[in-house]
Amino acid sequence: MSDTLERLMNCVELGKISKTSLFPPSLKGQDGADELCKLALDQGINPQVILNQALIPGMSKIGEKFSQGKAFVPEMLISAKAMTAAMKHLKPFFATGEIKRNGVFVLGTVMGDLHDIGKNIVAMTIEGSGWEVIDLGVDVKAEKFIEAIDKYPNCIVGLSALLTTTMVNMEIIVKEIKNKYPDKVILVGGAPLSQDFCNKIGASFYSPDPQGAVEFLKKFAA
Ligand code: B1M
Repeated sequence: MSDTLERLMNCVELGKISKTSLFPPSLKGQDGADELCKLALDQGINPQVILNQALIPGMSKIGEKFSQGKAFVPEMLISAKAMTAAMKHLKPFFATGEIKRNGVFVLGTVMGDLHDIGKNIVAMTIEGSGWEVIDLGVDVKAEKFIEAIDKYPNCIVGLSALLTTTMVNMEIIVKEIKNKYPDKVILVGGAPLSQDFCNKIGASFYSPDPQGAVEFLKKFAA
């Protein structure tokens, strides 16, 4: 792997956003994900290669550490920001179709629930793993999910809930989606959920963390 890609991967894993970022102190004054992604493009490295060999592995590494209890939410957030800083340079290539997407992932926090920090991390991690993410935001009603599915019939749907009170709404949303689209694959997550709850409401898969969601989605990649 080129030196630039290796440094870029480390910046995503360690959360080094740009040259001016003070975190992590060990990389103070050095180029961050922002500069290195631009440099990689200037060096003629294919955007798909940048995504697959630097950005996705960087996010995977921090995601794995998080799953193993070796990294925590602030580290995930800062890695996600570094990834976003790099992704902005690749966005134009996604738009022109130069980068192949794995598919469309429609995501939202369920109605009544305003928590979006975890959902945003899931969105960025999944986007970073090569999916087009349609983020419907927070407090999303069943109709809005269904409208998005109408528009992207082959999409996979993701629902997030952080409150025991809104888990009930998740069940309603799953039922309404399944009424119209019985075979729709629906992934659920959020701190109060469990595998039992996922089974009970008829969702397809439960992941306690973004990395699990990424692994699950690999089965459906185009
Ligand atoms: Co609220 N809140 N909150 N809150 N809040 C909790 C969730 C709570 C546990 C705090 C507590 O009492 N200890 C509690 C819920 C209790 C319960 O129902 N079990 C609670 C409550 C009660 C409330 C209010 C009702 C408080 C009130 O007003 N009386 C209110 C509800 C508002 C509403 O939603 N209608 C409320 C409001 C808020 C704020 C607005 C102040 C703020 C949200 C800001 C925002 O999101 N923009 C807030 C916050 C920040 C929290 C805590 C402190 C942190 C949540 C968080 O962001 N965690 C939280 C307590 C806590 O968790 N310590 C709490 C970090 C985030 C990275 O983790 O969201 O779990 P998480 O996401 C993880 C995984 O769950 C998973 O991956 C993510 C990344 O690892 N994941 C998925 C999430 N979605 C996924 C989807 C997937 C797959 C994985 O696939 C689709």
